[in-house]
Amino acid sequence: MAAKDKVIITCAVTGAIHTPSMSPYLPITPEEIADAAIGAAEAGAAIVHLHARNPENGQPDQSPEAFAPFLKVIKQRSGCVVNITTGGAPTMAIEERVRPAATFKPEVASLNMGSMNFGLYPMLKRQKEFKYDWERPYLEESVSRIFKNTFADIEYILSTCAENGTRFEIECYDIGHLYTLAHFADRGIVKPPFFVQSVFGILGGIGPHPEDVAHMKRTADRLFGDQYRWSVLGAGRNQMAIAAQAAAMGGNVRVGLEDSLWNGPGELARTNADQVARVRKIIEGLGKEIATSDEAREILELKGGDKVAF
Ligand code: KMH
Ligand code: ZN
Repeated sequence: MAAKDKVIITCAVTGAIHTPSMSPYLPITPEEIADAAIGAAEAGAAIVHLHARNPENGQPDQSPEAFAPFLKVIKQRSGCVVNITTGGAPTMAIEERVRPAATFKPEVASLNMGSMNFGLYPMLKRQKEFKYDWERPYLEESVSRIFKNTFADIEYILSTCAENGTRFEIECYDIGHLYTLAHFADRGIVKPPFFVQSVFGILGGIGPHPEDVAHMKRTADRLFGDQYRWSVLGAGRNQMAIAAQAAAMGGNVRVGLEDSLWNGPGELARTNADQVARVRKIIEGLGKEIATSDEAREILELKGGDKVAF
């Protein structure tokens, strides 16, 4: 099978959506994040998408110093593609959010394509007790918080990182975000092939219905033709169904505890690698093959793991 027909699995191992009290399996310390990323890569993830947390209390931490310890270990122990978040957390300023990617010049960094409501507060329905003081207000205050990604913010991230040869996981939470990507593509500020990560099921973005997934692909096909590579992530319990639908439609997939803590109804995922193994089974069950990290580099036209600054 040619590399271009293989399915790229991205694993987002910890993120900034879930808080430590929600799952004892959420990676928090640099050792846990490194082990989770390496385990995911061994299970079949070609790309690992990384956030950092304060090891004392699990709070999202976007300082380059918080990323350095696990980036080095992952590079020593795995050949996987490292993707550093520029989303950070919706509480952070854009200058803070871009610093790890600007410092470490990864092969891939995330790029969020629009300002939006980002509702974390419904998780308060099932989570009543918290270990750390920051967790409850973080969720509660999402009712009036904007995840800010203005045109100027997007251009700032592009111009800060693109000179480093970093390419982007372009996070599109709604159809309008595809049009924003088309706008930047028309201006020549972002170059194809675009790695479009369409996000389904975040409160404030497009829903998780199969029609939503189909509409996202139809629109991206119309706007970008063969100039883009499509990937999907489904938040929470929609994770595997959306991955299965998109894989069947020729897409790539993202899993990981950033996007869902679950391994099935009421069962917490114990590792990121478990979710990678489950989605790999689905992909292989469809008669498809997963891409290695080097095949993902070829498909996405990445600069190579030896050209990063960590
Ligand atoms: N948390 C996901 C819904 C980012 O890191 O830039 C999207 C995300 C954002 O991964
Ligand atoms: Zn992320």
